[in-house]
Amino acid sequence: AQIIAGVSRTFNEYLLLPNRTALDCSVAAVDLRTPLVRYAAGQSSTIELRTPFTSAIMQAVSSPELAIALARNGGLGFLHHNRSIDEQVEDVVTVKNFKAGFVVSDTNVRPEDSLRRLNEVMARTGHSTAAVTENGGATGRLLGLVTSRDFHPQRHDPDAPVSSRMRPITEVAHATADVTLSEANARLWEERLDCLPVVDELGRLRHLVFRADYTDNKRFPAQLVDDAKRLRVGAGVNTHDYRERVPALVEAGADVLCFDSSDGYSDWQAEALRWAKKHYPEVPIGGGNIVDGDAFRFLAEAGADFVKVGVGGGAICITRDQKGIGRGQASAVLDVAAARDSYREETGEYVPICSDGGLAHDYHVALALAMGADFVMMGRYFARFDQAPGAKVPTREGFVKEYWGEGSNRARNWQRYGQGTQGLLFEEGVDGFVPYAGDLSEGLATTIAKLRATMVSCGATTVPRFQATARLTLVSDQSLQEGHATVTLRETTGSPS
Ligand code: MZP
Repeated sequence: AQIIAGVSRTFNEYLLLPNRTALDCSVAAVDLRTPLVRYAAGQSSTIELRTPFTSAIMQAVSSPELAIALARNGGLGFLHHNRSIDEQVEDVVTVKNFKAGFVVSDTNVRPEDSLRRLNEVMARTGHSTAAVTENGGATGRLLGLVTSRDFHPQRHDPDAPVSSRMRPITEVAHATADVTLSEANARLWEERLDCLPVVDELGRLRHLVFRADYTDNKRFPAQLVDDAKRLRVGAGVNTHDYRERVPALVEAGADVLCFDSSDGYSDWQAEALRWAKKHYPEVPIGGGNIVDGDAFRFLAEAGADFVKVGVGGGAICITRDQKGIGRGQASAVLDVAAARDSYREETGEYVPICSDGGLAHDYHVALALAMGADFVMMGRYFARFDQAPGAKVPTREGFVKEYWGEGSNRARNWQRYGQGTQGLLFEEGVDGFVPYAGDLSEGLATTIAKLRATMVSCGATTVPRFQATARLTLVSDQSLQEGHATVTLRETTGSPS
């Protein structure tokens, strides 16, 4: 056996040193855009994430609802492949059919129209939310907002008049006057309905812009809703049925695919990547998971458009206990990032890398990027939100959400785990709970705020600059202790008595 140089290290063993922060390096100036897929020197990636987050290819994580919410926040969901091709295709179609934002006049719905008619119009235009105005046009008195939730056929009588099902606009704006919006009203819309009204020069409502369209925090970015954009979505595939699954997902409109394996350093994956690149050269496809530079090069040469890094570090993972396989995530990312940079120097091709799994704290995202990851993939983190598929369960300490590994008996994703049989001979993942964390948009906003603040402390306003200039230090157990609060904390709940 060969013992490779260096110790296997985890994120917890590192801290970032502050760099000099220039006057123009502010939180508002931070641009989190990052490449998702391979590109040639001098060009840019055909898919850029606006925020460097992707959701794990897992049953307990990547539902269409979560993929929609994440895409609306500038990231990307990867729908899992541990089910029939038809079921996965259906989820891709659900995300692709979702349209964030709409143009009021397009809907042309009148209050006396029935929900059935509204349903037809929305299905035709692909919109998920409509505004209903008094005269059915863009400028009439706004009577209410109807979202697809509000007219779900199983919950509502499709022949009921629209007006009886509308959310009263008095909640958020004037119900009586023409739709003339003040700044104050605009703020209310943003807070309560998660959307920004776009008004014309006379102050009349033209569009509602939903969060997906303003993740860069510019107010009233009307230019982003002139065409009705569709959200991007990714899909996991495996090395067993890819000849059928890949064509079906491409046909359904998946924007990017990823071979999902607990050990991607295999001839099966290389062969599958070559097949996909030969038959669908225009569809970006990632590979993984791997933990070292040699394996990165192996998959990059087989055609992977990005490579996922991480074996054994996931919150639900017991692969290291069961098989003795894996590597500390920090060492793995550092090694693979160096290989990615050498590969770029030799070939002129930049192949982004993703740090997947084991991000236990928000600041670990910053560490992963600083160490060279272009984006991260998270399971535990997203499983905590409303949009994740796991059940929300009450406990004495508060709510928790179910979260289970793909290698657990519950998921039995044998396509991900090469145990030499169709089925799992032993578990590589556990089935448990994570603390419930509410709505994805709110939780992610906090994580993003922390990431921006960290980058500013490190003097960087872009991800590439952060990667190039970050300085990291290894920490001793004692210096870790020093970082924690050492006072007795004031009670934050309960009465003073
Ligand atoms: P985490 O974000 O929950 O720490 O880790 C999520 C990652 O763990 C997934 O993206 C996947 O690579 C990996 N995973 C999923 N299931 C298992 C398992 O059952 C696992 N062992 O390790």
